[in-house]
Amino acid sequence: MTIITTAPIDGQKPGTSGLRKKTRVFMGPHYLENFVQAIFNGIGGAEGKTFVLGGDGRYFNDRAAQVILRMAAANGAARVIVGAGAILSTPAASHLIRARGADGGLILSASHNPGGEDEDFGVKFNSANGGPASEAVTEAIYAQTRGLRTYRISEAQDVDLTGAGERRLGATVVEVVDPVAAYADLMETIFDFAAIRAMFDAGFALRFDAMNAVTGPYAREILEHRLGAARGSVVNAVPLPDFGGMHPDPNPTWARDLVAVLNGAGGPDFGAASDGDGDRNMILGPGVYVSPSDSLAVLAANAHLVPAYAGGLKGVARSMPTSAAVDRVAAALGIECFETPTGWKFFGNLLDAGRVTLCGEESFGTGSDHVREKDGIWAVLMWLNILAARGEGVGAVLAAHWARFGRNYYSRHDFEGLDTGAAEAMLAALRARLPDLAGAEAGGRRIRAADEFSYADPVDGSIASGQGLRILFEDGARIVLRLSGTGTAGATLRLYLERYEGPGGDLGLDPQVALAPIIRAAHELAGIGAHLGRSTPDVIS
Ligand code: G16
Repeated sequence: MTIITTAPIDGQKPGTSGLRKKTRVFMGPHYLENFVQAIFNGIGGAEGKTFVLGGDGRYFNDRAAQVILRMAAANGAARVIVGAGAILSTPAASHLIRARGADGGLILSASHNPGGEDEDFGVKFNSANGGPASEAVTEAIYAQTRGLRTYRISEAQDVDLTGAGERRLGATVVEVVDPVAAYADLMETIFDFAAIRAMFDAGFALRFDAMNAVTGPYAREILEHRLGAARGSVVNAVPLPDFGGMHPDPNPTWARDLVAVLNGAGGPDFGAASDGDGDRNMILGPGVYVSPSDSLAVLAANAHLVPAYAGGLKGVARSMPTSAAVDRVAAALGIECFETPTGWKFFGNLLDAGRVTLCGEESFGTGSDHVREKDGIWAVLMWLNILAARGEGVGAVLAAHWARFGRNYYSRHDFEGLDTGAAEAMLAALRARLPDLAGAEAGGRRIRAADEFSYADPVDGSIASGQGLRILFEDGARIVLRLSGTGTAGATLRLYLERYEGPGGDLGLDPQVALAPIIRAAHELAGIGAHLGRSTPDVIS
């Protein structure tokens, strides 16, 4: 074991989900090592502890895993459970942490960000509950990065991670496991596999686009092998270091090939895509795109059809920018509905305390209390189980949902690669005006309230402030603005737009048309064009 002298490196502050930087930054001298040592220090040391380790297979995943193993050994970890090939999807890692009673896990991923030597890399730490480190733990890790003077690393050959089995690195046991098996077994305990299999046997056709990222092996095993979907239903199924040049973000922009297949003649009955590390999902039917906010609401309204949730839901939670569609379902079911800041870490306490069963975010994330992360394949299986139980297609289920609950027209506009100063100045100017906006008119509507969202955790009372600017209209329409916490270059403005149409109203509009007055109001109120020099978003979802 060697103690290496180092110095604090600026900017190792984790964002919405772990530390994400350009891959070359992570490959720079001491960069990864400093952050990993800060994690171990920030959680009170690694001595005698058990960790889970894996990643989404992106460039540098394999090298980083070897460094982390040598550092875990040098810091006295008792055991590290690693996915073979250093591969684990984020939900599979969350499950392993929980199932094996580990003290935490390190997941190597920049999620939906592109991979490659010139793209993005990331490291996130999940705690013993399987979920992303809390704000307090994240702060402790960040504080460590700012005072770090040394790190510990063993000098050793690479550990063979090619197949399952136990190896040793000094006194540390390195247990290599099949990345898929335990997760696939968990899915079998949640869903009615027989009903889904019968649907496939009857000719139901699915296309799952793994986007050359981590879910390929999981989707093949579960959908094709265990459930009998036709061979070849899972496409782009081999995880590649650069994701084959794809941007593994399951939205209509980056998964446009899949959308085209579903919109074309003779396409499959169901389409889905996942992201780099397997926690996001997008759901499609023939000619139908299910917005993530609607997906959460539909899943909540139909969860009783799925064996694991047949007894009902304890409650539901959504991030603040997510549409209020699920709120209406919660009201109908008579269960609690929580509104949290963006970031899955904010659901952890509610899930651990048994206050909620389902959670979701507009950013293509849905999940339940089976793990402590959002879970792309779980969401796909939820939909398949519900379709099998109802004997209906995606379009029919969505139409029935809107006919009962009304429709929350919703869209997110992303403006990427912005000058950070200009984006912050724009939000600062709007923030200053918020107190005066109540009662004003915009886009033909009256503003009821305008504020900056802050959240008091109902379980531990911790406060998260500065979580997005909200402009709330009297008729329930809403504009939200915040800066992304997951980018690695410049700033990304996220503009969230919503309005509600009751069950008797016009439910079949294009959301961009339905939201046009709200979009105009948002541009006027925030002065987007004047501040940013542009008014067309890069990504619309
Ligand atoms: C992460 C978080 C999510 C969050 C999303 C978007 O997702 O886990 O909770 O909603 O980022 O965050 P932002 O709007 O700050 O970019 P992932 O899939 O990137 O881990």
